[in-house]
Amino acid sequence: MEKVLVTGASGQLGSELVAALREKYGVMQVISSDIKETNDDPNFLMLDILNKTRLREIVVEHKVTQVYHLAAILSASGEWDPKKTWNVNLNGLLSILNLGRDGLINKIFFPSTIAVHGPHTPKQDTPQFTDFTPSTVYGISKVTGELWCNYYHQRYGVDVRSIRYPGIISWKTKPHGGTTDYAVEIFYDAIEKGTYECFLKEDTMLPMMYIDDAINGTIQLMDADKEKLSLRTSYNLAAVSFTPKQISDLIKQKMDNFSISYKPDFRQAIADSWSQTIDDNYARKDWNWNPKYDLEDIVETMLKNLNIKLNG
Ligand code: AKB
Repeated sequence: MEKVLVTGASGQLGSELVAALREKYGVMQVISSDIKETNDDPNFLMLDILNKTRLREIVVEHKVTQVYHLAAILSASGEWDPKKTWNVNLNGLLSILNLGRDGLINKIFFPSTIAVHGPHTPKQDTPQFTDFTPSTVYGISKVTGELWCNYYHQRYGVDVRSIRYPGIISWKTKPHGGTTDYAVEIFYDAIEKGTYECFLKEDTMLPMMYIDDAINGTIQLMDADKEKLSLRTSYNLAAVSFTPKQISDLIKQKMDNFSISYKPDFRQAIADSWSQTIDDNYARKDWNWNPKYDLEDIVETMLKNLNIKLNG
């Protein structure tokens, strides 16, 4: 019987991953944890990922078998405090990997990101193996994290699996501190204000993915036969790529009065350093990755669900 611990569980990805894992394993088999208290979760534990002793205690006490380690500081917020970002993103991961090395847990999931790419990486169809010279501390921490995952797998046999997520679009929990966050904010502002001021230029193309695809892909990778996995750094994963103008044009088709303006800030340089489209052949070949949502599906699903959430 699996017992799963999810760190960073209150975040955009965590909140929906916990729900999906609970459908699969049962509510009491999946412990959600985060640095902040939450009161509406029957199986929640407060955990600062830098507290190694508490982490180990939880794993031993609850006989945890798998950890989905989502706790991290993202690309834009990371730039405000590089040292803290490095500490949280890297030392948190090392504590989890050590639990795998010591035989306390059987499987680990580590989320990586398109932020591992940098200004010298080819922007179109970015290959699995390419230049990794990111310009953000978040990107640096994630490339290093990938290398540690690979090292722990090769040296200690730790079963650690990872995906390089693009920007994730969802309506249940808002993202915080990322460069791709505009692609969620735009829907909130369209519904609440009828207008959106975008912090990226209109022609900034970035890879994105709807949350259901991200969750399904994650669980698919974690369920995959380990003999089929040829990569223990992190898998490139693609779904859609679009610009602020393209998504706003589709929103306008559904909301006549919607308008958008552009006021690029420091996040523009981050976005400019990332890939635009991704080659995810390894994921397709090794574990049959196949996303379902295109941009039109995303716009329709987001507007429908957010309208209900915000307007009842
Ligand atoms: C961010 O924008 O920082 C994240 C990411 C692409 O990893 N959404």
